[in-house]
Formats: sequence, C-alpha cells, structure tokens
Amino acid sequence: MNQNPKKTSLLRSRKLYERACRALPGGVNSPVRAFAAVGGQPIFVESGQGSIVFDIDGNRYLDYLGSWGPLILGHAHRRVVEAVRQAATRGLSFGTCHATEVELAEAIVRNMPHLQQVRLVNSGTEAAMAAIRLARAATGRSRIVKFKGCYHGHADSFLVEAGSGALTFGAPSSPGVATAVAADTLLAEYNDLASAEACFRTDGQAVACVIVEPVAGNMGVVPPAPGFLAGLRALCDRHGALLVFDEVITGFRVAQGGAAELFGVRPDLTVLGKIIGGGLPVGAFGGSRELMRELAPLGPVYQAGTLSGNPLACAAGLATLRELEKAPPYPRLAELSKRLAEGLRAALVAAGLPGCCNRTGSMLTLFFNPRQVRSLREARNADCEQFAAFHRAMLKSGYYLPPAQFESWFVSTAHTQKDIERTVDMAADILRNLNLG
Ligand code: HOZ
Repeated sequence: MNQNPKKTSLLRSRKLYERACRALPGGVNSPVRAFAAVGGQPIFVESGQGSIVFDIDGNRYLDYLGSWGPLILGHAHRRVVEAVRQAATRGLSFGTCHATEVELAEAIVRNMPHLQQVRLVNSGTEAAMAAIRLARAATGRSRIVKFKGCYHGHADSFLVEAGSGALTFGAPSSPGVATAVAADTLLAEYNDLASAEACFRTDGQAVACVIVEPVAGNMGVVPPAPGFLAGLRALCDRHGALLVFDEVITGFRVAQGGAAELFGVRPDLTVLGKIIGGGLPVGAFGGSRELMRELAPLGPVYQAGTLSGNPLACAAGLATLRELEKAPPYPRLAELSKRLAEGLRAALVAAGLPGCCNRTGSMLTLFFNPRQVRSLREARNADCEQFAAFHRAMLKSGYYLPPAQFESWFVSTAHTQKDIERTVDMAADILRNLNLG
C-alpha cells in the first residue's frame, strides 16, 4: 500500500533545517511552514512538477499544499514557466509602466465583472491593507468589522482574532498591534449574521467596511451558510458601509469570477492574490471606477510600491489566467475534489473516527471533529493531535498536506483521478491505524 516505498531519509532536510534555524527565526519565512503544529521538522523542497514535489533527500510527495493555493495548474506548468522565462530575458523589474501589467489587469476585470479597475501590489497582505485604507477614505469612517478566524494577511488591523498561523499558534491577536489600532477592528462570528449586525448596533455610523473571506479558508475550509453573504451585503447597504471580499484564496479558485460569482453576491471591493500571480508574489485590490479613482495619482488615498506590477509576476499571473480562460477547469476540479472529500469522509466512518470534510470547489479540509464545522467555534473543537498524527503518517507515505489543521488543501488541474484514488486508499489505511494506535 505504501506509495513511497523508496523513501530513504530526511537527513538532508534535517541538516538544512538546523542551518535555517541559525539564519532565520524558527528556520522559516512564514510560521506554519515550521511544522510546529504537526510535529517533526519541515521537509525542504527541491523541485515540483505537476502534482508532485520532491524534497532534497530525493523523496517524492503528492502535493495538496499547492503553495497554499496559487498553483491551480500544478507545479512548473509549461506555459507559465515559459512566460516567466521570456519575461526574464526582457528584464526583471522596470519600476515603470509596461504592457504585461495592463494585460493582467484586463484579464482580472474581464473575469470579475464586479471589478472595473484593479491596483496591482505584491501580496494579499498589502492588498487587504490598502483596500481598508480606501474603504476608510471613501466612507470617512474608521472602524472595520472582521470575522474571528478569518485571515487577511498580517497587517495590524487584521491581527485581531486572526486565522491561519495566528490561530494555529494560539496567538490570534498578536502582541505588537497597538491597542488603538485593534480597537477599530470590531469582531463578529463567521456565518452568524446576528453577530455582524451587533457590531453596527452601538456605533454603526463609524463602520467603514465589513471584510470577509467569502469562503473561510484560514480556520480550515468553512463554506458560507446559505444567505450569509447576501445578508452581509444587505447589512452594509443599510448602514452605508462597504463590503470587502477577501478572495485571495477563492479568486479564480472556486470560479473564474471567484466566490462573488459562485454565490452571486457583489462586494464593493475585492482583495486578490495567489492565483493571479501564478506562483509569483502578486496581490491586487479592485472595485468600481468611482471607488478606485480615490487612489493616488487620481485621488488623495496614497498607495505605492517599487515592485508593484513586476513584469515576471505579471507574466506568470497572465499565463495562468489565460490557461483558465482557455479551458475553465472548474467542473473537473470540483468533481475530483468531491471524490476526494467523499472518500475521506467514508474513510473516517470506516475507521470509526469522528470527523468531517468541508469543501467548496477545489479547496477542502478534513477536520478531526465530532460534528459538522460551520463556525470558528466548531473548527476549534477539532482534535489537532489527531490531525498531527494523520499528517505525519501521510507525509511519511508520500502525501504532502498543509501542515496544520486550520488550513485548506488544494487540488490542481495536474491531479488525476488516480492521484485522488490512491490518496483516499492511503488515508483509509492511515485512519484505521490511527484508531487502533
Ligand atoms: N497564510 C498562509 C496560509 N493560509 C501561509 C503562508 C505560508 O506559510 O506560506
């Protein structure tokens, strides 16, 4: 059954990790990568091809991390690599205008009819930070409503009851965030409209925007309850606040037009990242022409960046979006992911283990949780020790899952039916042994 029988050792990764720990805090450049939530130590990747990554010890893994979401076409997609190679031969950075940034912006707005203009930046964090600055300026209000367990990058305003690594490491509200800044972030419960309404009750006139991951992906995958997103839209309209969708994960992932298209709800501002950079660092935020004209140089809201619209990143993003436009993969991705989720659920039942598997499109999370997970509270009930044991066993058998319970797995166009079936078989074996052990 072991799909990775030639596994040798992790000696080289171990040595490199020791070196990394001397030069980098925790040996990593982003906390969840340190594997602290699953035990053991991180593997160091040498290369990736399609649905597979290889580590520096020569071990091979079927990858469900997908660089945390951008790699919807799999690793080192031929056309994306070629676009980057060609762009690189023309120059690595110009710090001024060029055609590819225009083409990428056009491709984004073409696929997301609720956006008329976008501003390209370098990461989702940057995009979210600038989007709320714009929302505050446009409304003349200072407060934002965010949902506990949603993650919008690591800017100060968002590190209040945040998800992803902040949740995993038990520091959802980070030290170093000034109390005055945190005070402007009002907190609501995801999938609980009444709690969002409550934020408006006391000081509704001060709320500039509600920001939400339309499908929560940083407390594990938690799809929106029926009516939740439409309810937020109506709530914002009633109070003159803007609705901001953080589609860093869902944009071009759950549909070409993102969650806004999938759920038929139009936000005022949209935050993007991941897929629109095709694996290179990009972010973007966008909305109506009327809102976007508030940005410098047209308007007074300042936002800038030397590397914004970097030609390599734009080339990778554009090549990716072109592939998605040429042959929209969403039905097939959903089919593969559905089979994976169903297989995992059946494997849990067969092993006699409590758990559930949440999925929207090609993003999914297996929760070691006795009941359905529809909220952060329910996600938090998951047995993280059990997830850690499952993760370690899967890794050892050649399956690379996100190294924390509160993250999304991603299926790419490079995954095959066979990949999915062997994942389900391996998970079933491992879950059965978990229960015995
Ligand atoms: N914020 C990412 C997970 N949702 C983790 C990024 C990383 O470690 O690369």
